Amino acid sequence: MANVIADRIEVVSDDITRLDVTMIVNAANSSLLGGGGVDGAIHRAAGPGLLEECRTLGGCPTGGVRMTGGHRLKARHVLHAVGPVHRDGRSGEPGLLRSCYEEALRLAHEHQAESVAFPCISTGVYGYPKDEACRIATDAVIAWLESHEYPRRVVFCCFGEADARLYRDRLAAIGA
Ligand code: AR6
Repeated sequence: MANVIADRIEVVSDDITRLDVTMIVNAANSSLLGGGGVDGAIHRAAGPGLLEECRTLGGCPTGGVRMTGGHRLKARHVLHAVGPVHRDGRSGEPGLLRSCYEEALRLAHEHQAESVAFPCISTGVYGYPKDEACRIATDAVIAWLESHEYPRRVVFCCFGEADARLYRDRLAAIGA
């Protein structure tokens, strides 16, 4: 991977609600009405206005992404991505997970976002194997950055050092 792309990618181990970035991505469900995990954390940190805004959206299909304001978050926008539940890996999951990353990046590009932070979509309650999800996430982000100016910077916001190591090792393995 060219250094110029590697310079636009960062891996952190943190709570995504604390990040000072233009947009954060939420690992939502198709109702967009909140839940546990990172979704619950984002709604708690953003305050009730986020749920009110989500109610107006009418849900979102798996693989899709919808944008809202950031409300009380530092981030200006939340990109609500609906990842797939991992069944057997042969039910379209890879394409649906990749679509979450691409659709979020597309919206970030459209809005000329400086920075976007992603959690490890689908790897909690939805059971996606972490290493496969990491491969899909990094491939999608690198391909995007190679051909687009925005977002200028992507943060993989891992929840714990073990996940962060997975991302750092993967990026190192592909030359970042
Ligand atoms: N910051 C960053 N990452 C986090 C945080 C946080 N504050 N909290 C958890 N994670 P999950 P899913 C990580 O289960 O698998 C919800 O109920 C977590 O360690 O939040 O896509 C939704 O409403 C894991 O790596 O999302 C859906 O119903 C990653 O976030 C369902 O869960 C994703 O775990 C979506 O399941």
